Amino acid sequence: MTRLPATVALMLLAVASPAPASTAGADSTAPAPVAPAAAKPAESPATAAALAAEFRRIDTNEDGRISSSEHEVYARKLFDELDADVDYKLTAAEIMAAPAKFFRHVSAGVGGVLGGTELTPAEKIQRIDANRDGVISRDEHADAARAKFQAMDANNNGELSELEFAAGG
Ligand SMILES: [Ca+2]
Ligand SMILES: [Ca+2]
Ligand SMILES: [Ca+2]
Repeated sequence: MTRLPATVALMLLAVASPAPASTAGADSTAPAPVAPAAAKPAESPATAAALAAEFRRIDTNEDGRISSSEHEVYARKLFDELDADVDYKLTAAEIMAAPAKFFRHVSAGVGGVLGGTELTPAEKIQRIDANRDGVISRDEHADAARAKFQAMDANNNGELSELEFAAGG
């Protein structure tokens, strides 16, 4: 009773063994290899249309430039949207409920660099958490948003053009 499944398993193992290189590709019934990279990206890149729409939301006086105060107001609004329990602090859980809303508009560390892909979200949060109490206060968020603004302001004229904003600092 137990021997048949064992035999079947051995046969399956033999079938599943890699074919010799000389016959590779001959077996048209083999399933195509699944590329892991084809899976849904963790954070889909913002489209140009979405960036343009966000730019218009931030540019409240509609002069085609984002001033530092317009950016500050927008960053505070994002903070309030993320702060689900309205305690004026962002926990990691609150941030990870809408990570794009948080990470797109903050920066920290040397030269305002947050570390694109080499840092985990938790490590990025640690960098912004200046007083190391495990949560992001409104002041800590405002500082990180200001650093992001300065990083995006490539020509240092104190405002963001649509191109600077799209480049994302
Ligand atoms: Ca403006
Ligand atoms: Ca909170
Ligand atoms: Ca903190």
